Amino acid sequence: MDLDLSCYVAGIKLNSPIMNASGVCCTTVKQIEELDESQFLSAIVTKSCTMTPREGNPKPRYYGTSSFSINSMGLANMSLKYYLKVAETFSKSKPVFLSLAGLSAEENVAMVKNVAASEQHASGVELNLSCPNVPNKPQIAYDFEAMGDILNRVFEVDLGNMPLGVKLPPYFDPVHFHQSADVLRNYPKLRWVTCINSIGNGLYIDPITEETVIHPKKGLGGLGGSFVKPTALANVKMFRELLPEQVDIIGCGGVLRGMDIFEHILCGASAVQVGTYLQENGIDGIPRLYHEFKDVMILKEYHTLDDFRGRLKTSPTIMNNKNDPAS
Ligand code: RRO
Repeated sequence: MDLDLSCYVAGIKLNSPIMNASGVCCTTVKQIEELDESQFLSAIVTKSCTMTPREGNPKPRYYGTSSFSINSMGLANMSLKYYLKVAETFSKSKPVFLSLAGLSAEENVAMVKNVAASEQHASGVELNLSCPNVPNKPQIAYDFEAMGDILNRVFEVDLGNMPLGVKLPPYFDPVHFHQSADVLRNYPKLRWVTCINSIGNGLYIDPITEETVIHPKKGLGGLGGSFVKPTALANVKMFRELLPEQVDIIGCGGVLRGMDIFEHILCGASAVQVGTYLQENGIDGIPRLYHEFKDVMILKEYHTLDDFRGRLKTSPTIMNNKNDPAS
């Protein structure tokens, strides 16, 4: 059976739907070299950056297990200049998406201008409007006016043909899905949204030591892993419904198995990003993910991602649901 796992994001053809989530294994050139070498990762997303390097929050600032993670890295990064150089080096072998996370609207605009004025080796810009971990900096995309203000100014910059997408935080209330989509629909040049960033400001504690497992922000940090998947899928599905077709959705959240990739695409994702699983297993874990996903497609007799993308059924196919406590 002919199997085609390729997909498109912002018109860019990717030979597999799997890429890293920004922040994971993508801060230094050494880490990015490993992402580059994996034939199953179709693109590289760089660590969210600021104009100048940042050390980030004090350690311990990451804690993870095979199924879950909490982090408060605090936007530790090597600077935009560094990642522009990364794009120049690695775009020869695969698309590189630059993640930008300025600490103000002005910094975001200045960075986008810098990217526009660069030699434009990057394949696209992912504007991170959802970092939960910088002390005293709210997550921009929870403030719809601030989000609109930044996007107005960013889309005034002429990026030529370079596509721009945004990374969104998880939303939980239907009103917020609509309010966010109402803002995003104002920008015809928006090419994708990535749903979701980590679920901000969770708290994980070690009951034996009676201590928080990470230390910045009194132990509060962004959650990732299996239990964020239902939230991620809801966001993928809602934004797929609410945004125009030319805006792709990149699913991110709880991708630990091949079936998770399948579920994200079923909800409408064009591709997926992998965070906790990649952090915990390293690049060596990626082939398993790819092959499991391929096996799901074979089992279900799908040939391409288009065969099932966005085809989630939401009306009952089974009338007597034994899981319904009232039936
Ligand atoms: O660096 C971080 O603490 C961080 C960022 Br910028 C982000 O967007 N999401 C996250 O979970 N951590």
